[in-house]
Parts: sequence; C-alpha cells; structure tokens
Amino acid sequence: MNDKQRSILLDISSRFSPPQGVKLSYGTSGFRADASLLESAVYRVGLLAALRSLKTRAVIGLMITASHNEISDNGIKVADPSGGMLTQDWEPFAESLANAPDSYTLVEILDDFVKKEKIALDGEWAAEVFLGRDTRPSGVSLLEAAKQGVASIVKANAKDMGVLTTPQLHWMVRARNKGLEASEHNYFDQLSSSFRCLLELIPQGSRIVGTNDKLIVDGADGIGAEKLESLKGLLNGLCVEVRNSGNGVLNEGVGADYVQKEKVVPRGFGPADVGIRCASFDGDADRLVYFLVQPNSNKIELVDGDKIMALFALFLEEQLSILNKSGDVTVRPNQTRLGIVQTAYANGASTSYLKQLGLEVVFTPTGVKHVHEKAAEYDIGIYFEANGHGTVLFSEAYLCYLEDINSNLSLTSTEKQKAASRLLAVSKLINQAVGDALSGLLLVEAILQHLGWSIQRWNELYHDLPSRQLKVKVLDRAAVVTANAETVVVKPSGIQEAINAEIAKYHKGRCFIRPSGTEDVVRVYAEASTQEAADGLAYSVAKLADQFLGSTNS
Ligand code: NG1
Ligand code: ZN
Repeated sequence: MNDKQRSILLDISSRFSPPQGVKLSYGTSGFRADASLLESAVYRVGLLAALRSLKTRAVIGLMITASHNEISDNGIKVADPSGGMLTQDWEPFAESLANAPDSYTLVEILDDFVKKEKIALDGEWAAEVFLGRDTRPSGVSLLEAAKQGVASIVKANAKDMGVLTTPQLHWMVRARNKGLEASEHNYFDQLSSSFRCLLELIPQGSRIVGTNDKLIVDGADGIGAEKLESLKGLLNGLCVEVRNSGNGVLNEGVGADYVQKEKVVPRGFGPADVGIRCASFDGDADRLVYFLVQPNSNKIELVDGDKIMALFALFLEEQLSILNKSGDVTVRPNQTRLGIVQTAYANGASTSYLKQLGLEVVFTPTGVKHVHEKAAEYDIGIYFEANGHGTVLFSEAYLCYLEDINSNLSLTSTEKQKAASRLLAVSKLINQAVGDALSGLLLVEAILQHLGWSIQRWNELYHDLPSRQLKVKVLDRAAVVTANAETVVVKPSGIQEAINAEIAKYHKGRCFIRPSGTEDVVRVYAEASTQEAADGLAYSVAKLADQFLGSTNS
C-alpha cells in the first residue's frame, strides 16, 4: 500500500469510530444490529467491497437492510459478482475489519490482507460497487458511510442504485457482470415480459375466474410494496391490491416473518378478506408467503415457502415430462437433473410429498448461502426455506439446451417447444441471484393460472404436520456443534441422546436444535402428529438445552 492510500485511509476511517464493547459477527445475513451501532461497520464493509471488486475484477453490491427486523435495526450485506452472497472465505476478513479497535489496526489488517490476496491497489482496473438501501430512515446516513468506505480506496467508485429491494440489487450486480443493462427499468421489463410470456403459453381453458382472480399483497410497510405498485402498471392479467405500503411502521404486525411465525392476520387485513388469495412480503422483499384469512378468527391458513416450492416443483416436472417424452429426435441430454433443496425447518409433510412425486430431495444447513450453493449443482435446482426465501436456478448448459429445442424447426411436436419456452420464461422471471418476493409472486400467479387452480386447491397439495419453534437464550450458543445438515448435535456430548429419548415418546416426532446465525439464541424446532405433542416435544427439548448449556436467566 503506498503512502497516499495509507494517509487517505487513516484520515477518513478516523471519522468512523467503532462503538465501544460491541463485537459484530458476519452472520447468515451480513452484519445486523441496532442502527446506531453500525456506522463504522458499514464504512468498513465499503472498504471490503472495493477490495473484493479489485480482486474479482467485477462489480460488487452492498445492500443496507435489516430485512424483517424492527425498524430501529439495520444491516449490511455484500453481493458477490454472481449476485449471490459474499464468498465464505472473506467472512473472517469482514469480521476483523468491523471489529478493529482503531484506524491504525484497521489499516494494518487491510495491508496484510491486500498482500496475502495479491490485490493490485493501483493497477489498471478500477473497482465498482453498486449501493442499495431499503426504506429504513437510518439507511440514509449508513449509505453515506458506505460511500465513504468505497471512496477511501483510491481506485474505486461507488454507484448509488437508489432505494431498492434486496433482490433487485443482487439482480443488478449479476446482470452488470454478465455485460447486460442493469437498471430498475431493465429489471421490471424482464419480469413483466417473462410473466406475459408464461400467460400466453397457458393451455386454453385453464384460467380461473371469479373472486379468486384478486390478489391482496401485504407489503410489510416496506420497499416491496412501492416496487410492486410500479410493476403492477406493466402487468396485464393480474389484479393486485397492495396494502401496508408504507404508511405504518415497517414490519410491525405485518410482513412475511410475522405472518409465518405468528400465523395470524397482518395489520390491515380482516373478515372482509376471507376466501381471497393473500400474500406477504418481508421488509426488503426477499421473502414471500401466501395465506388465507380464516372466518371468525384472527388466525390464518399459512401457505409457506415449502408449499411455494411444491407448486414450482409440480409445474417444472410437468414441463420436463413433456420435454422428455420419446418420439422426437432431439439434442436431449440423458435426463434432466432436477434437485430440490430444503433445510431441516422444512415441514416433514412437504418432504414426503416431494419424495412421493419421485423428486430428489437434499438437505443443507440453514442459510441462503448453503441452499443456493447446493441448488446450483443441478440442471434445475429449486430451494426454499419454510420462511419464504427461495428461488429456482438454471445451469447455463441447461439453458443452452432449452434454447436449442426452442429453435429446432425439425421438431414434430410444438408441445416440446412450448415446454422449453415456458422453462426459459421461468428462468428469466425468477431471480437467479437470490430469493425474490416480486418475481416469486409472479411465478406463483402464472402457475396458478396455468393449472387453473385457486389458492385453496394449491393448499390441499398436502397438510402440514403440526410444528413448534422456540428460542432459548443460553450462555454461549457457539457451544452447540451440529452435523448432518444440523439435524444432530455432536457437542455438548450427551444432549443428542437425551433429545432422542424425548422424540421417542411422540408419534411422528422430529426435533432438532441449532445455534441461530442471526440472533443470540439456540433455536428448537419440533414436529409431531398433534399440535399439543409438537408443543410438548419442543418445550421438553428447550428444557434440555437449558440444562446442558446453562440458561442466561439462571
Ligand atoms: P437463523 O437466525 O440462523 O435461524 C434466519 C432464518 C434462516 C435465514 C436467515 C437469514 C429461520 C429458522 N432461520 O437464520 O432461514 O433466512 O435468517 O439468512 O427461519
Ligand atoms: Zn428479507
């Protein structure tokens, strides 16, 4: 590092002192904390993003959001060149930067890292970092800190992409690195045109009519509501009413996380909505769940990420079976590899349903980076977390194969070409970088219209097993070490045997514990044949966690 670079870093970084006594960790969703604690971490992630851009010679993204957390929190995460999450190899560097006590230590850490990674700070290539933020008021000053971070590296430029959903920013980074136009206009254009294409390919006679045509979306009083309003104007064939579009408090009694965890109606919904198809986004619109308001109660029937996945899998399987029908001589590969990726939080009934369809279901640890990486191993990989975060990934080779079929004039069956066109349209509609509530919603809507299904019909695909999730505050959540996609605890020793003994007491019992990556808690998940049994199992295992790990209350 030359003297000019060093003095710029020392000068600007001294304006962003870290808060005393706070240790930040780069979890499953980057750094997340009360917004008042984050300015220096955001500045430092700006530095990291510039270095990552120099190292990869590609555009990097920085998103300022705390997703479904309360409005006083904020956070920052890095989008890698593919539009996916920051490579895990760089996470320890992010943590040591964020936790460096002063400017001198910070510059030393940077200098060592730059040498180790052989990053050319004064080469030909100039770094480019795309910045986005959600609607949180604290995002304004944090965005400024991120800009200052990028500007502290001499050969780096920041580009403010505006107030965006998280998936929009990831989409833009991916598009830009593929040499494509990456504006919001391009994003909306791609979504609306591929949605239109799917509707045009609907077999005649499938369309649903009547009250079910209307969809009501709870925008969590966040950015997704605003973007859906804009997108709506470009869509024909979809009747959407957007509620909770920013007049109330972000994520307070609204949004996908609230709806999925509490299983009650969000603010702004009530008896008049019984029977109507409803959906919820989270605060940064990377999660999507559907629901139905129950008559005479504030309870809902939840149609969660697992069921969205089942709907997608069913539709994709239908298209693949058309493509794989024998008869035509095509450039068909032996067999399309369709993979379904779930985490241990997937409801057991969804896993049984998907397996019974003959699909390959695999499990990974919790967190977007794990499920995404696994899904990318297939020709078509679908991942969804029960909380509504998920997408469908298509490999480049498979997209080429679909393009070939599409343009093969010798095919006797146009059905095959239609199936290939539908799959190509899905690959353009559904976000290839991360889970995206806007594109997920359009795909759900297109598939329901294609099948001629109501939400009630969709919800009947299978019935969820009763489940219960609990959080336990323990002295040190890192003391819990798991294996087998987090379904078995290997440390502390003895606890898994005790959990097994509890599970054995329940019919269809399943239970696991794991340390959260976003909160200072150990999570307990239990399933059983009745709600009382699921509750009983969860509470007894929570007690075991307390005994083995020591409660913070004792
Ligand atoms: P943690 O706090 O590690 O359980 C939560 C979600 C994950 C994922 C991350 C954000 C649950 C049980 N956990 O993680 O699925 O969405 O937040 O990346 O919903
Ligand atoms: Zn989110």
